[in-house]
Amino acid sequence: YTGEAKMISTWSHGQDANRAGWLKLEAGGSSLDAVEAGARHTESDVTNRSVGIGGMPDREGHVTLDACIMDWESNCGSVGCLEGIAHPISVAKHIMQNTPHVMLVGAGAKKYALKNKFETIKTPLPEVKKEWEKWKKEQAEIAKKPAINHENHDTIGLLAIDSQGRISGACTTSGWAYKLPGRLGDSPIIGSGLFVDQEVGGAVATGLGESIIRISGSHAVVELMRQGKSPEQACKEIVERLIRKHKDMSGLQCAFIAINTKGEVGGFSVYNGFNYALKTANKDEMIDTPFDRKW
Ligand code: SD4
Repeated sequence: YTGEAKMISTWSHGQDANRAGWLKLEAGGSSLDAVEAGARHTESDVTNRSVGIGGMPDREGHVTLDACIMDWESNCGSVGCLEGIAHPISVAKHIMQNTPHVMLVGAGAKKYALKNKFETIKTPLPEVKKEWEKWKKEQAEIAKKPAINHENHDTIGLLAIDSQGRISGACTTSGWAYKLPGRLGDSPIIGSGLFVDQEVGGAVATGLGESIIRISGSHAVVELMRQGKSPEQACKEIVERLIRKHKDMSGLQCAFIAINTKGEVGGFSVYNGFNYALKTANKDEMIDTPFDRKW
C-alpha cells in the first residue's frame, strides 16, 4: 500500500470518533483498533441519541444496542438487541476473536458480555426516559405501526485503512427510536450495515435500516467497487437502487460511505444534509456528500 492511513466516519460526531481512532493508527495500531476506538468514543457520548449510552429506547422503554465489526481478513463479529452494556462494538469484536460464531443477540449476547466482564450501564438515561414517557402518552392512541423518527439518525459507521493498507469497518447504533421490541436494523448485519473485502474495499450505511437490509446495501456497494466503480459512484448506484425499491421515499433518508484499497473514499445519500468526517495525517474535515434529492 503506497497511500496514507485514513479514516472516515458518518455524521459530524464522526470527527471526534476519527480523532479517537487516529490515536490508535498513530501509535502503530491496526485499522481494526482504530474503528473500534472510534466507535467506543461515540458509544460513550451521553449526548448522542442514536448510539450507546445516550440512545433512545424501543417503544417499551428498553435501549437495545446493535453493532458489528469486520476486518481485512473477512473476520467479523456482531451483537444485536444488547441491553445494558456500554460498548457493544467491543463485544462484537470479542465474539469475532474468541468464538466460532459471528453474531450473538439478546439474552445470549448479554450473558456473553457479562461473562467476559464488559462494562455495564443503566439505560435509558433519565432525560431520555422522560422523553420516552412523553412520547408514550402522545402515542397511546395511535401505536400500531412504529413511528419512524427521521430526526434520529446519528448512527456511526466507520471505515479505516492503515499504513499497511489493511481495511476495517465498524458500525454501532441504538437503532430507530421507539422501534418494536426485538427489532434489528441493518447495523448489526454483516453485508447490510457494513461490509469489508480486502480484495476491494469497504462500505458502511446509515439511515432507515429496513430499506438498507432490503438491498443488502453495504455488500452491494463493495460489489460495484469490485466491478471498477469509484467509492462515490458505487454508493450513488446503490442509493438509486434503494430508491427504486421504495414506492414512498418521503422522509426516507439513507446514506453510504465507502473506501477502496487505493485509499479513495466517497459517499452518497438520498437527501441532502448527510456528511461524513475524514481524517488523515494532515486532514481533519467534514465532507458533504452528493445526494439524489432535496428535503
Ligand atoms: C437502524 N441504520 O437501526 C440504523 C439507524 C441509523 O442513523 O442509521 N440511524 O436502522
